Amino acid sequence: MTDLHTSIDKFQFNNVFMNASGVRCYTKDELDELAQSDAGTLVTKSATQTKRLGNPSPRYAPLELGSINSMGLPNEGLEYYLDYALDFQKAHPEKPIFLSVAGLSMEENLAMAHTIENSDFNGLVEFNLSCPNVPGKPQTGYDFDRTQEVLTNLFDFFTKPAGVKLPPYFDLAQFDQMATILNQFPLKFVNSINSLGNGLMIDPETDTALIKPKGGFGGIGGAYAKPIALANVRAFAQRLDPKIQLIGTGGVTNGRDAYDLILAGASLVQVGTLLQEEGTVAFTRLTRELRAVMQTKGYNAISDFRGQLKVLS
Ligand code: RRO
Repeated sequence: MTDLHTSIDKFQFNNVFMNASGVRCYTKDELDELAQSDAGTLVTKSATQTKRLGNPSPRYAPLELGSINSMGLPNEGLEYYLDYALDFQKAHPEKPIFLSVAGLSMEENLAMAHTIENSDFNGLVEFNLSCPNVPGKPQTGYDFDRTQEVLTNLFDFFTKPAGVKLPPYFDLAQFDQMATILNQFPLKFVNSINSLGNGLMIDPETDTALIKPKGGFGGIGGAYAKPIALANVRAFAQRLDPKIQLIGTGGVTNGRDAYDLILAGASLVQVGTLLQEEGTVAFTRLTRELRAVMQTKGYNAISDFRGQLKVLS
């Protein structure tokens, strides 16, 4: 039987698939549903210090090859997700989970990090440096000096296992610069990519933008994102200290898409748009399809092919 077991640092997971933060993980009921699915683990909706309602609706629309969203960081506040994670780790000590945080300022990120540091949370923390949808708040991940400053201040005191969620980059010089920054810190993982920021889609019937916030601009996910996600995972796998593992996110609609992200170097694979559209049953199909691809290729374990992308010489 093919084995989809994987690990990040000391944390073990019996399946490579999990949700992408923001998708079906706002409420305790949604998180419970993820926990009961075939996913190997789960991540909570990116939290701010206090509850936010987010942007006005419509703020998500499915597209032919993916989705557009400008949710605007709606969430129940850090305490809600931290409480959930603390209860969860008591009930499921064998299933480590991820807590995602996305402060709207460095101060807010540091304050939340202090709260988590001083708590009994024993899973992994994802610092989301790439929310594309809060009006007036540029993505930290596109400001290299700011990223360096945030991580310097964070790892001054933060000792729990952590990683960062990054936006997509499009130039090799950006991969070089960002990897040089990330390699200075004791990160356990880098999650690449968040949605392709600030796309625009138009309803042909009405000549109107599909979503309401920001004049219709929003993050693009789904199949549109696949080649960009593959390139970002591959580029970071080639540049990061091997102690920093990759989580691959973007463009997974079938088992082969996940296989490709793993070939590029991913140790875990997150599912966003597909999970939003199909629900947690998507994990059952993806698991079956990834196993089938591995069997065809003669692989028994994720480690047999992770990072083994071939290139033309
Ligand atoms: O809430 C959102 O609008 C959102 C976030 Br925080 C994010 O990181 N990525 C995204 O596509 N949407």
